[in-house]
Amino acid sequence: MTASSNDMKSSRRAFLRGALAAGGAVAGATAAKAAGPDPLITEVQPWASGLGDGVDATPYGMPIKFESDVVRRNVGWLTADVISSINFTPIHALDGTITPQGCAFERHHSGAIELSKKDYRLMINGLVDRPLVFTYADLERFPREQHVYFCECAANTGMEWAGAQLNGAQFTHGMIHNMEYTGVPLRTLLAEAGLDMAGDLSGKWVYVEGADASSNGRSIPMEKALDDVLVAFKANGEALRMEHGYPVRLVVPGWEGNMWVKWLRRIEVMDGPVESREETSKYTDTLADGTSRKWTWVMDAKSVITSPSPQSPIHHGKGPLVITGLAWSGRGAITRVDVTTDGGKTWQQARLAAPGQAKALTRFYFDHNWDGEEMLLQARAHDETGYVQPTKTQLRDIRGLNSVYHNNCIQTWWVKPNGEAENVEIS
Ligand SMILES: Nc1nc2c(c(=O)[nH]1)N[C@H]1C(S)=C(S)[C@@H](COP(=O)(O)O)O[C@H]1N2
Ligand SMILES: [Mo]
Repeated sequence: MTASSNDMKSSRRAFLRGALAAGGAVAGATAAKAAGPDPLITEVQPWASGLGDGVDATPYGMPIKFESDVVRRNVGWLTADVISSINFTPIHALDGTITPQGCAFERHHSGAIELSKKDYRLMINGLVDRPLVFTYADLERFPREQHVYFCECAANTGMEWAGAQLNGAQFTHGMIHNMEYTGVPLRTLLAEAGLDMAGDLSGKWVYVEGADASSNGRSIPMEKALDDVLVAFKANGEALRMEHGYPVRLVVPGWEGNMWVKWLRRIEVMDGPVESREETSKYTDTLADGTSRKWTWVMDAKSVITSPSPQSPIHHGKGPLVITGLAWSGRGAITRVDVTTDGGKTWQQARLAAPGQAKALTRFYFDHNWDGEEMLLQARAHDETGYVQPTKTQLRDIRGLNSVYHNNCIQTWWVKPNGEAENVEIS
């Protein structure tokens, strides 16, 4: 992988330099004027001269066939097999902020399991006065909340550390989804189990695990567990899909996706972290000096232009062009997104579709008058803590080149005069 990614990187760089030297002379295609009357306007079409489907045709609807390319995709060579693997959300083809469950990325360590509500049990044990086992029906009787949050795998953008590699926003940034969850605050269930809320909880942790073979156990400090963690059973209004943890998953807002335990089976209150596989040999960041940083839970502010992008090229000539993308921060709300079309020489403020919501995706638009010349497109997110998304160089200066996880650097798309776009790295 290293050799081929390096080769790819150097050839892309050479290509980019060549193109810049040539001055990007080709103008964008302009829409041809229709030669005669447009039959779509003047003729009665089949869909207007017969009947459509009845309301009994589709008890549960799927997207129309013309949208059949808006699907999850995986990258075969990334993992050894599809059971312990990842696929990616087609963010290049979506708009708005809510990710439909049917195309939201999946990450499993031992496959997606089928667990019924009837067979579902959640145990809370350890340092509590009243260890309890909840059924699904029990969970439904506690007061609920609903919130929209993003879930980003710490490995999102992980292949891009060494250089521009995967050619598409789906692959570089698609290990993310954003859903409206309904569930019970974890603190409510911990109180039910007799956790002494008035007592000294400093140094206390919860260890959470799933019912799948991998169990994906993670330690979460008590402060977070009592803050905004949800034991969720609905997403975007309906039951969680099997692949997202049906019937119950943990939602850990703003923190790395690995902690969002699916098929949640047990929560143990402990007086320290377990230091499980998923929080030691995996999901830690190796720094420039070869040591590993312990615990990187919060997902820092990040953004990506979803269109135009390599899988979403421009299909029209110069003139009005909608540039759009997503921004998010695990520390709070997105307050501002900047866009550059010249590789960071000049920046302009994008328009947020709605005010940023804490720990949720924010959609931005940049309404551009394209001159038909090549562009080096980038977006840069700011969050409410004042944090500004770093360049790849800034991130490498601190993190070195040995990292995989937690890459939130600014992404560059090289858009060519013919409207095609390519993943490149500029310095
Ligand atoms: N039980 C269990 N929970 C799990 C996992 C798993 O393999 N088993 N994968 C984790 C990882 S690494 C991520 S990024 C998220 C992905 O959630 P999703 O599949 O809904 O996208 O779930 C986490 N929770
Ligand atoms: Mo993950």
